[in-house]
Amino acid sequence: MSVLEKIDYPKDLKNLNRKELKSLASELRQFIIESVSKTGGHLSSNLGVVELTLALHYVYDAPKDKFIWDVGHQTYAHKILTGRKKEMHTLRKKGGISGFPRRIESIYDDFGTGHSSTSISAALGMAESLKKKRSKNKAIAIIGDGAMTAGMAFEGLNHAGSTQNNLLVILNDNDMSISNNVGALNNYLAKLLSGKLYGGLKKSGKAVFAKVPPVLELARKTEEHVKGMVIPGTLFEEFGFNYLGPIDGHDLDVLIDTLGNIKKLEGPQFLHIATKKGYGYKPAQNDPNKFHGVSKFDTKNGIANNLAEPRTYTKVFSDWILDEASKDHKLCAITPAMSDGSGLNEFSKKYPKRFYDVGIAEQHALTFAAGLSLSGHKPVVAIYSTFLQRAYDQLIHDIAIQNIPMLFAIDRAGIVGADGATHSGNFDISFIRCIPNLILMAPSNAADCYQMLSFGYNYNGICAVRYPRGISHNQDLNKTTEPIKFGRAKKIRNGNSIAILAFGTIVNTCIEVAEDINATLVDMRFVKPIDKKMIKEICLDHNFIVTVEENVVSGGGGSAVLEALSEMQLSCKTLAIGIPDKFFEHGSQKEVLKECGLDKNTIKNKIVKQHKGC
Ligand SMILES: Cc1ncc(C[n+]2csc(CCOP(=O)(O)OP(=O)(O)O)c2C)c(N)n1
Repeated sequence: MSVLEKIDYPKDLKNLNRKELKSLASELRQFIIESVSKTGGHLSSNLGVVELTLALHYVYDAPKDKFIWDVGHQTYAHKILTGRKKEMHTLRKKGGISGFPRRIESIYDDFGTGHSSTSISAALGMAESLKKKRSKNKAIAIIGDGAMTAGMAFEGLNHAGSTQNNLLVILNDNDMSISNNVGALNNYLAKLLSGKLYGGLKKSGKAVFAKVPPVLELARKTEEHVKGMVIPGTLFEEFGFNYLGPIDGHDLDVLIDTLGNIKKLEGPQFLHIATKKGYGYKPAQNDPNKFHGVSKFDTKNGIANNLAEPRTYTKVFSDWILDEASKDHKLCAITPAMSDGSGLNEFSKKYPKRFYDVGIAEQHALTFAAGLSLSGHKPVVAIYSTFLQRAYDQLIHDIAIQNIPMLFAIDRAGIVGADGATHSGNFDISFIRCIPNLILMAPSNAADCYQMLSFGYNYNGICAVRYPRGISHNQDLNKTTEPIKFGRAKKIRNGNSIAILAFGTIVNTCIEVAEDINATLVDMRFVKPIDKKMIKEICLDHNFIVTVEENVVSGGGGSAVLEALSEMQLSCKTLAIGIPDKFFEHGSQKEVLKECGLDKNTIKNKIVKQHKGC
């Protein structure tokens, strides 16, 4: 019987000896590789924290001690050790377990994550509460060097360092975000881990951090003395933390001994560990970026390079920006740590001086773009819908109020599938269209997407194009479509008394619906400004207007149509179809769309049912 077979919960770990724990680490790693090869998921980050997860659950007492995993994409070992081993084959599937920590999924998931850099704040809140209850338990934030680049992480550190809370921040430093990590903090961390310094500490680490006397003052003095000779006081000490490390995050003995000692210390502690993304699985270790998030793969051969992939909307953007950049040297591209996912890899290689990966810093990305724009550059901010949420004030205060021209290429708008509720782009139409000075377009196919990006780029104002995850419709970029005209919709077919006004790629589902029920169909193209002329014309010729969109119904494109009708004092029976007012969990994009009622049959049935009453 393997060690892993005997382990279901953290309590099962407590009596294992070191040899058994080490075997367990290898078994866990193998289990994760095999499991993810069948389900897909985040592989590299999970392989990097196997030893850390084991050591944490061995030393601490979850769920009394609180573990907050930043981003939460690295929690597979944690899930396996906390009662979900048998559910791993359902990971990220509809009805299965989530790829992120979720409070309703397990009492061991103390805080739901998905967006990065929240862990220190949440853990500090819990540490504060533990202190008020006079509890000896600890709150632990486990945060990567990528997530550490965000402002919110520093807001948390800034607050925590001035308290005497029993908070432990573990910096899991693998020198990678999804792609290479960037920025001055990254350079600083690299220095801490570099060459001789880390080499020396790696040896002395066992002595310094594992065997340090567990009395706070003595520990501090010993630390300071030893560190004073090697490291000139770290940034984290200046923030009020007791900084320990760096230590080797794959050395289970050192991890267990160090954590065992830290557990006895009071006040804010900071442990810096060095790990390798993809550790223990060669293909992932050699190319951690490729294995960051994977579909099913063959464990022997890794992931095949599929060059003949159909064109995604991301690729449409990627092609467009390369074309436009070759014509206009003022164009520059900004990404908050999503170069690969946003389709900017080729651009970054071809135009390195016009490419800015600013780290996980959405707020900064937008205001930085504003500065560039005011100085004569033409910024294109490539950002996922879900991450734009984090920069909402910058969108209003720094960009819209001052009407600073730039283009937003908003990827992953609408349902994203397996990443679930934390990553869904369900709200951008609603939260963008209420901001003055903003233009918002939603293409229904590849050629329109390309043209809208050109239109938005060349428009002297703030434009956003929102497009979904996945394969584009009518792949051909040159396929002639009606050119994009400011604020104008495009009629696709004429029908009888029902008119469907659709926004974005859901137009393609509506084509089938409209044909089945002989309805008029309009591709609205612009959410803002909305085509009032078309709405008036439709209202006069039809007795039932249906709006359809892949965005929440509240405040979405349907609301824009209703507002236009009311402004023009027109009335007509209407039905707004979109994402209902709740959060939808993971599943395939198709499954989640169906659950939202955005599949062909549900849309058709709703329309037919409501039309009967007309
Ligand atoms: C606010 C926000 N922006 C972007 C992302 C996308 N994202 C997910 S993981 C990741 C990199 C995280 O790097 P790090 O914290 O070092 O963890 P690692 O994957 O290296 O273990 C990014 C940018 C996110 N989850 N949240």
